[in-house]
This record gives sequence, C-alpha cells and structure tokens, in this order.
Amino acid sequence: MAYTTNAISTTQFANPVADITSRLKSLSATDQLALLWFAYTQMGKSITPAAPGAARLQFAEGLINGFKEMSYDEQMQAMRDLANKVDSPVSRAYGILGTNTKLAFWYVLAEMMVEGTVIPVPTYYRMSEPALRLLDAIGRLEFGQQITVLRNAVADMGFDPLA
Ligand code: 45D
Repeated sequence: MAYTTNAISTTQFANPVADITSRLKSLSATDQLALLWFAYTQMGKSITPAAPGAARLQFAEGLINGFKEMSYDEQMQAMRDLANKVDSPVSRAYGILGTNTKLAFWYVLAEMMVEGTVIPVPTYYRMSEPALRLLDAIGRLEFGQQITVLRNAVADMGFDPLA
C-alpha cells in the first residue's frame, strides 16, 4: 500500500535545508512572520545569541529604537514590509545589515513582543497548515540546520537598493 503523509519528511529530500527554505519563502508575509515567531518560541532557550550576537546588535540599534517609537499597527506594517521586501526606510535600514545581525535583530524584536513593547501574537492564533508543517519540519532538523534555515529566511527580507 502506498504510504502518504502530509508531514514534510526531513529524510525524503537530498537537501532538507534547501527544500524547507524554498517552501518558507513561498509563504505569505503573515505566515512567514508567524513561522518565525513560533520558531522563536520553540527554540528560544537554545538560541540566546550570546556575545557575537550582542556585539552585532549595535548596527541594528537605530532600527530597534525606531520600533520602540511606533504604534502596534506601525510595527506590524513595518514587519510585513520587511517580509514583503517593500521599499521603506525600515526595510532599507535592515537591508544593509549582515545576515547574523538580521537574525539578532529579529531575536530582539521577538523578546520585545514577549514584553509587549512590540505587538504580540494573540495566544489563540493558529498558523496555516503549510506553515505548521514547515515548523514541524524545522523542529526535526539538527540545531545547525535550523539556524541555517532561519538565516536563509531573514537574509533577503527588507530592501537593498544595490541588490
Ligand atoms: O495578530 O550573531 C501575525 C547565532 C498575524 C550566533 C501577527 C546567532 C496575526 C551568532 C502575522 C501572526 C548563530 C546563534 C499578529 C546570531 C496577528 C549570531 C504578528 C543566531 C500580531 C545572531 C506576527 C541567532 C509577528 C538566532 C509580529 C538563531 C511576528 C536568532 C514576529 C533567531 C515575529 C531569532 C518575530 C528568531 C520573530 C527570531 C519578531 C527565530 C522573531 C524570531
């Protein structure tokens, strides 16, 4: 009997990281943001971007301070613009950051969401099926591969006029 499953197998593909990355990039901005959020809540304790992350954050400080000045609606719009690669001042400031700094930036925003400085995801929010399946697949990767997927996810968000 043929075996079928809706779950994305991480052994089924020669390169699960590339496969998951391309699926992730084809999600809507809402799903991408939700997926990042739930990845953060699952990985939270294991990531803590210690010294290197903290040092990089000086480059993202202006961007982070900008978020503190925004209303929840403006924050949501700015994050959607990042995910949609819309040309905006925030997207341009983000676009020139290095990839690990971009990750560190998202990490800080996630912490600000936890404290309520940035618009929180409602506790009842449920992701779409495709996003849930991707989160599950990411959860079954090794830690290093998870970081690579996240790095890929945030690398080409934002707007870089020279790219
Ligand atoms: O109401 O430097 C929805 C290391 C719709 C070391 C929404 C590292 C419904 C070197 C869209 C859901 C490699 C470890 C609302 C660094 C609704 C180094 C809003 C790595 C409100 C940096 C959704 C660091 C929103 C790593 C607003 C791995 C979602 C960092 C926002 C990982 C989601 C960071 C956010 C991660 C998610 C951050 C802000 C996973 C952030 C995730």
